[in-house]
Amino acid sequence: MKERLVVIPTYNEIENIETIIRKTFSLPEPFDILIVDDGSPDGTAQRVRDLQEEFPPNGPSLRLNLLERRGKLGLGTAYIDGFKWALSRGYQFLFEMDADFSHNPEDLIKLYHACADEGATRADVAVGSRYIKGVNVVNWPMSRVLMSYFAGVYVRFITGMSIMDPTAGFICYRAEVLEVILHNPIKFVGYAFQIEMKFTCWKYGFRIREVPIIFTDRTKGVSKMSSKIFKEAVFGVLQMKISSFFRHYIPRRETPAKAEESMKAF
Ligand SMILES: Nc1nc2c(ncn2[C@@H]2O[C@H](COP(=O)(O)OP(=O)(O)O)[C@@H](O)[C@H]2O)c(=O)[nH]1
Ligand SMILES: [Mg+2]
Repeated sequence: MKERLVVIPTYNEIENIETIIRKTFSLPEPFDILIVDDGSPDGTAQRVRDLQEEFPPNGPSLRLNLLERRGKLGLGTAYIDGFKWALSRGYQFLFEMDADFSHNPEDLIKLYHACADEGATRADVAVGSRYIKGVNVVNWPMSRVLMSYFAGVYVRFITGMSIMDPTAGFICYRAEVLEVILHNPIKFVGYAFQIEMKFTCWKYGFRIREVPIIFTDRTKGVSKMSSKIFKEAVFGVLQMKISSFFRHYIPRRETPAKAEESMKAF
């Protein structure tokens, strides 16, 4: 059954790719993987193709899939392409996860259960959050921790959405959420992409639940974060808020205000 799919975008992750795939496939619960590679010059995609012999994409489970794009087109569109790929194949739970072990694959299980287990607290979107139980960031320079934390303060102030870690990129979405929010184009590419996805879910009234995780800076390979991505986030949030006044969101669950109450309850 095609139930859970982890989308992992990669650009020059040759030092991490094999270990992140093996770690994910060794979890006690089954997750399929889709790598979305943007023509990494270091041969990341070739390593994935080699591993597909061990984990065939058409196997009964632990399927390793590869989507190759022609050049560095950005994290946001890599996820969008990955999600569209997954929805057309019937996956029910779609995950965002980085390739560099900043996100611990073991936490995929917590994120999944937050969205899958029946009950009043079931979420539509589960966000692996660094800031709901103190500050759980390991090995980032203080400047980057502060920037990330205050990005959250800024986003909450501008948007009115009470999420503590709006730039988080370790997420589980129920498929029906993505069916709705990908109906209109998502504009942004970097951190602003992460904010825009959560904002759109919130505007539609989907239940967002933050699940505590520990984020650890990569020990291998290099970050692709740039000042362009930072600027996009600062101005993008304002632009996103303003354009939301002119857009009509037909609530899919409940009003945003109510969704926020349920979010606070966690
Ligand atoms: N496909 C694709 N993946 C990307 C791109 N930029 C970054 N990534 C991947 O996105 C994830 C997060 O990027 P990273 O550089 O670690 O950002 P940071 O954690 O914010 O420093 C990693 O798996 C990267 O390889 C891109 O343009 N295209
Ligand atoms: Mg990283």
